Amino acid sequence: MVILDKLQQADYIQLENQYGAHNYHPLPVVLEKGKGVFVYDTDGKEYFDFLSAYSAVNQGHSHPRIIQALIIQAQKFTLSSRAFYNNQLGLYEKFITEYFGYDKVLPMNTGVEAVETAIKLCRKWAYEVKKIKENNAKIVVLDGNFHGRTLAAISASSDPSSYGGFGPLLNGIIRIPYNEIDAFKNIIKDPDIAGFLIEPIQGEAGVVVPDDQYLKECFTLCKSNNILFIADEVQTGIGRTGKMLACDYVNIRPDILILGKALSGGTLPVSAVLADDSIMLCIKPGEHGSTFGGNPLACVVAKEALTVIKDENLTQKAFESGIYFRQMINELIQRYSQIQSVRGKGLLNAIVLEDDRELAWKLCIKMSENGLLAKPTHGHIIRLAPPLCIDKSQLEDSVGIIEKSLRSLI
Ligand code: IF1
Repeated sequence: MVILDKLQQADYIQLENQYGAHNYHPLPVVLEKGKGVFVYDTDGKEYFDFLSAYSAVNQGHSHPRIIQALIIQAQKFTLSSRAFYNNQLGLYEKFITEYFGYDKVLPMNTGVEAVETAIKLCRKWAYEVKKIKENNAKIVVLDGNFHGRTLAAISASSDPSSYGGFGPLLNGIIRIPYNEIDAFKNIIKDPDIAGFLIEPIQGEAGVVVPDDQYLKECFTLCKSNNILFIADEVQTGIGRTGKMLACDYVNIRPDILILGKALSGGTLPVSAVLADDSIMLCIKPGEHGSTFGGNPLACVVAKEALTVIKDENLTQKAFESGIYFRQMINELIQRYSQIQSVRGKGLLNAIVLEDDRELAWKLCIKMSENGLLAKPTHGHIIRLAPPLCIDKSQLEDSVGIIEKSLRSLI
């Protein structure tokens, strides 16, 4: 009798090392299942998921309603391309534009594609409406940004590990410091500025929350200078920060809104760019698109994913859980000098550790041994962003794991 050995976690890791490009440095855990706030490794060990696939699974892993919608539609029709109409796209477009309050949507797949789309849309608008001289349009971006991995997105980046070695980069991008209104004021009179691209909270930079006043003043400056305010809410949007959009905290309605990640609840790459007609209609047939953008499967899934956010009150939950979570972490800060601070809104949070690269990585390893997954960003910062459906006692258990793990290291 031949007994086939089950692969061990080390074997899966070895396979990825040998056959996959080395563009990531994952924690040594191999996951095979997810349910709600939990993920499970190949040995069946359960973990609280405090990354939520970088905020793509706000609704929780394998949400039954989203999976059901996906299965039913997948059995019927998955892809038409945009060469033809399909019977789901229009319904989805009506739904999402009403949901976020815009005239039109342009559907794409990944977050960075939506960022690219927004930049192209802004440039088109600059030439057709603002009448900037051809090829002169500029987009203002901010130090510490993360907008994805394409050439346009890395051309905006201030992080050498993002853009280094990938030149030549794109022209027409001006980068200024984040959360410093004077830096924007100093360049605002340049008539070639078409758009201002901002994450209302910077994710990759380590959950950097700007002053409320800053966002408002940027918006006002944009309005008075005929510059499009473009919000990258790929990570902050869809309830994550305790409001539907992070911009809602300051009552700003972006001219162009970029969404991704949780738009599908983590089941498919689904992204979207929203804008009003005066902007969106600057792109004409044949000028932009995508094979998969607006496919019927994505449309059905996105509609269900957004409906779940409202039906389960996940935005308000994130708001309240966030306050409780930061309160519990602040209590830890009183007792452990290794944690310097906690910051964030809703359930997009980060703890800043004392400036010791080793500690953040070691703590994440220890937390994973104790049943909680999170990832360091920028060395000494750990992002903590569970699915929004996490309940109070689960949140308390999680903080217990964080404390236990820290205690074992000091
Ligand atoms: C990776 C970070 C998160 C984003 C914003 C666009 C995109 C992202 C604000 C692009 C993507 C990801 C991608 C992920 C790491 C990650 C990330 F740590 F780098 F900053 F989430 F916090 N705009 N963010 O955050 O979306 O094309 O990936 O769908 O592994 O690169 P995408």
